[in-house]
Amino acid sequence: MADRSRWRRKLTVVAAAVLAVPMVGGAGASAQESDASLAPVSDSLSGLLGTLSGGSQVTALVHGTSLAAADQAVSEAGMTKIGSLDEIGVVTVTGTIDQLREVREADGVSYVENNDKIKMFASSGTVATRSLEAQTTRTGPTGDSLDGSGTSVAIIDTGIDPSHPAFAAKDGSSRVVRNMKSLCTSDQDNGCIVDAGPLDTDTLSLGGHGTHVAGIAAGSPYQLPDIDVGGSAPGANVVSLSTGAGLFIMGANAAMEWVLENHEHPCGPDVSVQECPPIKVINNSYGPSGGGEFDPKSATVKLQRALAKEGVMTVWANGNDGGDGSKNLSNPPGQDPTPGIISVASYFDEGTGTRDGKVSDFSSRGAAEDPSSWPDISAPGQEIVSACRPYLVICSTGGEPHNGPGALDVGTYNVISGTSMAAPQITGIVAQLFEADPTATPGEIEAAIKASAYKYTDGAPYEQVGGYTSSYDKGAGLVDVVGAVDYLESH
Ligand SMILES: [Ca+2]
Ligand SMILES: [Ca+2]
Repeated sequence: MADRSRWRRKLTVVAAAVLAVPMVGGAGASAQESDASLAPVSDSLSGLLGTLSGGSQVTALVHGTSLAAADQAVSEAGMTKIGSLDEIGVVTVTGTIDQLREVREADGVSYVENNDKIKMFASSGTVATRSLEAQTTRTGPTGDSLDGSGTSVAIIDTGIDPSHPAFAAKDGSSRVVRNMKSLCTSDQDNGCIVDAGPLDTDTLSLGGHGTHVAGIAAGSPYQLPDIDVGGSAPGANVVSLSTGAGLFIMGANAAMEWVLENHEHPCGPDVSVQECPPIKVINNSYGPSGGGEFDPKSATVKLQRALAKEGVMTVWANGNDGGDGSKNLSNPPGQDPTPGIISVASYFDEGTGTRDGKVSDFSSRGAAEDPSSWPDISAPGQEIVSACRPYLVICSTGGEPHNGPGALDVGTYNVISGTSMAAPQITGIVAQLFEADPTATPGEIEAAIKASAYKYTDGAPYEQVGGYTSSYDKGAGLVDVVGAVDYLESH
């Protein structure tokens, strides 16, 4: 049996430090503006002026030749001042379009900007992985978009809030088709998985972890007021398996065994696969702290090998123990060489969607001298925005709450970091790839992911390992979903 305190530690995620940076904003005067007597405006404000009536309210940044000049113009136009940047003579104001025109006529006003929305320094990771691009530009053999539909993803974790908007289908129903809970105790090692129905199972001491992870794999896309959210497979269904109150390996193994026995019909033999698709992939964002040697005799490894044989892939977080390649800190079962078992390192897209970012400091490294201990692939796991609830422990400590999509949805999304967040990117991507090639084997899906990886250069050098180049910190590179789809179509 795993030591309970060690088990708990690994499920702890690395806290996110979050900064806001402006990502949008007009620069320079509008080309459309021809009235030379008016102060120029930013491109985004020019767009608003073309669409809003004179009485519409706007919030704007008025640049003066001095602070006093800006103040005077604003005051004379009757606009309401809500703040100022004294050092550069800029005042922030609200008022009508007509009042704004009066301000622009004033002598002391040099430029006016719209109060643009900014994007926060976080991302859902689906731009860097090209999952979003595959969702919107690629289709499977049925002509349907590659959003993971036709697959259920199993999430073995702390549980899930099935009523969270991240799991709402287009018709409003929940895409969480099964919500199971492990009630294993020390004298019971199987048969302890029970149905929790529509209950929120994600309320334990680490509550929020499972909901966040599931949102990364399969969250619905929304444009929130300040950030875009959504998972890799927003068309997939979710089978949640909560490890229950005790975070023992036994509970997780019982969950894996349940998947082994029920993956073809997770809602029972009488429920159609359209309503409740087969499970093709399991996400595992947990493990013992400190990594360790691969144990082919463990129950976990026996179960995942049996699953691979039946066409179900197993995805592991590679761990949050950092390291420098001097020893093996990778999560043990993820080191299984069996095709179709993938261990995921964390990549940091720096909140921008870039593919030339960094391997996260916290991401566990394998031993440089032993390629069998290296992670398979990298996916975004640092400062990832996904589903949360403010009353869940992890979400209440998250760095950056976001509201929406509904007007009453407060703190529904938050930013958390860890390889726990990297693994479910791949889990959702596996669902996308099975939709692209429904006859692919787990080994073929893993090969496509590794062979098409984007070779970002941060960290350790890539070395030839088998048919790929790989590295002890980031594996074969950053997953590239469009590349993987192309690979499957050409092999
Ligand atoms: Ca689809
Ligand atoms: Ca592997």
